[in-house]
Amino acid sequence: MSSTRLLVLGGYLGAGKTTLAVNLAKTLKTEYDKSVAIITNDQGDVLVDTEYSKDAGFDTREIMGGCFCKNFDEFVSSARTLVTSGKPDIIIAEPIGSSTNLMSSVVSPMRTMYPDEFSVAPFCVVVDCVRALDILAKDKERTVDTVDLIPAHQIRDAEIIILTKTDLVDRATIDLIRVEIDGILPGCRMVETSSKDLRNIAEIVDIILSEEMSVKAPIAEDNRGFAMEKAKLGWYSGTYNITPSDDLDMYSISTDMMKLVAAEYGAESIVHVKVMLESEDAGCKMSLVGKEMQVDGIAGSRYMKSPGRLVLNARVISPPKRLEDAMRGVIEEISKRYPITLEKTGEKCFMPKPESPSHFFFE
Ligand SMILES: Nc1nc2c(ncn2[C@@H]2O[C@H](COP(=O)(O)OP(=O)(O)OP(=O)(O)O)[C@@H](O)[C@H]2O)c(=O)[nH]1
Ligand SMILES: [Mg+2]
Repeated sequence: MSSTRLLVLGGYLGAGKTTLAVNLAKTLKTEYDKSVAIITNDQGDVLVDTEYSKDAGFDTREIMGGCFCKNFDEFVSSARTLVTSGKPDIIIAEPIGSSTNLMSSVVSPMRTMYPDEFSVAPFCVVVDCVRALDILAKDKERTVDTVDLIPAHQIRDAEIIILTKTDLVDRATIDLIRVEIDGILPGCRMVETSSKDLRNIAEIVDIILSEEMSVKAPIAEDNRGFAMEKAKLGWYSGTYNITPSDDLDMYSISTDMMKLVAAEYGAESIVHVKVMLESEDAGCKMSLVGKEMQVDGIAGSRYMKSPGRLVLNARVISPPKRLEDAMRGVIEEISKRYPITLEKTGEKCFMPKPESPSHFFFE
């Protein structure tokens, strides 16, 4: 039996992991005739990312309730289920954006314990060029809300850095980011890409299709050092049945939801807010990262005419209670503004738990 290629695609919240995973999967399928399955991961339950990847047509499994690293056995069994059910050539796994020490808790255990089943590619970490300098600059002003130890650590943990959103910044900014990253991980290999023009996607595909293996020795930094930063994050996941009484403009309602979030929190606190609307004949996904608001796809019509579902995932630097109140306020406000009835089907709001990995490899 040949082994399945596994790519772990790490990186901070909102950096562009899901977008890149789906774009890689599409390219591998259409241009290289390779089948790809995707594993998503989150603390909450019902993920916008999972829906997005399934809607793009890829076999997708999600691991909920915590990072791969603390659910390592579940991660292995999900990967095996994907292998048995769809026989993919490649699995792309996206861990939670706040995860730390993935090299020692996932990548290294995978390559060491299951070398015959999985061929583990070098660990790739995605860095958002729009936010990189704000996050990584050493001389910036630090406040109680600053979260920068985790993103810097994620770079140290990587084997290859993928710079995303290069379409949104100029050449000089990319060059400065490269210098910052090189300061954190000297000599590090970097690939620049963008979801808008898919630049250099072939270079990433080549890495996936090559036989290059993950080899880096895990660095295993003390997770307690990151617990404080994780505790600054509020996590909200809500799902609602949505029934329009008239044609509902999905673009307009999602934009309004994001604007309401932006009215409540400053750009530096908005780590990543995602909303997805879906019915039988229409779908729309929108994301807000800092002050960048983007529609990530409208499927079918822009108007929702039949009952469907609304999923709201927000990761914000905020106490969970305040976040819950804010998100409930957003829901209440759009219920008033639009011809819809919303019925809550699930809601969770919390602060992510510190991770205690089930495996921790270091040398
Ligand atoms: N302009 C531009 N936008 C991008 C690019 N990559 C991602 N985005 C946008 O950035 C937002 C966040 O992207 P995601 O792929 O959801 O980020 P993520 O890393 O999976 O986020 P989490 O799952 O929350 O950790 C979306 O609106 C994407 O469309 C890019 O290269 N260029
Ligand atoms: Mg994602």
